[in-house]
Amino acid sequence: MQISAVNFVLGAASIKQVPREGIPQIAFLGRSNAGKSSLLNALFKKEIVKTSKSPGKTREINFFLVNSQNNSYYFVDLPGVGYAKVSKSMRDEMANRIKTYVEKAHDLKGVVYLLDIRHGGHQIDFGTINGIKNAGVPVLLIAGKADKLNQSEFIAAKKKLKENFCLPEEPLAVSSKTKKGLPELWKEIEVLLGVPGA
Ligand SMILES: Nc1nc2c(ncn2[C@@H]2O[C@H](COP(=O)(O)OP(=O)(O)O)[C@@H](O)[C@H]2O)c(=O)[nH]1
Ligand SMILES: [Mg+2]
Repeated sequence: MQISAVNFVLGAASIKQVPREGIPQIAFLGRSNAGKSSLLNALFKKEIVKTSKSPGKTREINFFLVNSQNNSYYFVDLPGVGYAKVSKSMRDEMANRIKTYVEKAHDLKGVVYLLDIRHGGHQIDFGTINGIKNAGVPVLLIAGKADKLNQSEFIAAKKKLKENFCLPEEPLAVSSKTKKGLPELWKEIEVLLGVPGA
């Protein structure tokens, strides 16, 4: 995809504010601090999404309008799941907001679910992914922060994720820092979005 512009459009605090103009949407989800916002910036080649050293910051559903030559798409930064340091009621509210969004957003073409490659997957990851699949939305599981591991750890971690998540093949590993895997991720995103020629 040749991006001509990326703009932040809105932070939806309630499901009523989610755009409904028929523009295809792709959402990014994962545990708090997995690196979702950094990944979006790396994909856009633009520091437009706020990243944070302190997890649990994104509470709204943030919509970025991406314009390519002939089409527009929404890239959606969802709040992180399962952040331990906020109250349980806040966590439940976030989980509900994500669930409602996934179930109700008719233009949602897929969810990119980002894991930290160093963690084999938590209970919350398995539960959230199943919930999205049950809503009929495709999930692309990817392993981020690949730069944090050496070669042998990297090989072992990908194998473990394949087993833990019962994947047909090892997940794509990416790094926002080194840009590893980003061209391959773009291809997968284009397929999910139904980009012409993808
Ligand atoms: N080494 C490394 N650090 C990363 C990478 N992606 C994100 N981070 C760091 O992880 C922390 C959380 O990133 P952020 O994008 O805000 O995570 P989010 O909560 O999922 O949106 C920040 O300190 C980032 O600099 C990566 O690919 N490699
Ligand atoms: Mg974030």
